[in-house]
Amino acid sequence: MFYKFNRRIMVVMSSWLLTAVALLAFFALLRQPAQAATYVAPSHWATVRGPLTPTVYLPLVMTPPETCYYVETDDAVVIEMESIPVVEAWVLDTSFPGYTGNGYYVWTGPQYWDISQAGHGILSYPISLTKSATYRLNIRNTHTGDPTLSNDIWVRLDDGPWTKAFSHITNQWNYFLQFDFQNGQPHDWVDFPNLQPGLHVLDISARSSGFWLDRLVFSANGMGQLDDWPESPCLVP
Ligand SMILES: [Ca+2]
Ligand SMILES: [Ca+2]
Repeated sequence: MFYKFNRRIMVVMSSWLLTAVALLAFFALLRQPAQAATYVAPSHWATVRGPLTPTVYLPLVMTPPETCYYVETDDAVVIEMESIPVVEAWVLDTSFPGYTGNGYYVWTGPQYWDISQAGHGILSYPISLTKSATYRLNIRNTHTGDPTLSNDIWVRLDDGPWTKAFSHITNQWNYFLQFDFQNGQPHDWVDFPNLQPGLHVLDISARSSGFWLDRLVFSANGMGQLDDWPESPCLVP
């Protein structure tokens, strides 16, 4: 009898104990601070900047500390092409009306049609993403004359491979931009899958002269075709 009673008490007590331990573990988990999103630094930043938090101070800062990144807001990064300085033979133009911001950029240098020539006149747009998604690049653009001439650029993200991107719509501002993989593959939207939150750099380099680039929209879910979106804030990380 005593043995049975004792055993019952032990069973009840051990179930209380288990419940107490489970509750303690539960509340301990609740008290954990929210984990910051893992930041995967692009390879070329690894030697220059550390993760966003904690700040890592290195003796040699190769990037000017005032460099700001255009921050994704409501799933999109919007940047006027002319918000960063021209390099090489890019020129700010305002002669074709209807542009947004202060004008648009046009490449006035030579043609760089072969992929071995990609990388001339690199315009680098620093971008800070807050959510993980597939992002689509649309560029408000146009050109005149032959639809297949003066209509393309080279594009890369985070020092990845250059890929030709083109539009074919003349004499009117439009957001059409597609990859031309140039090896028999069908054209496709300029999508970058599975991008992670953090800092990225979108590079545009010259391919054909006379292509007019007004503003870029880099958006999750491919929503970037609205003129009235304001330019994204550019913040120093
Ligand atoms: Ca072309
Ligand atoms: Ca513009």
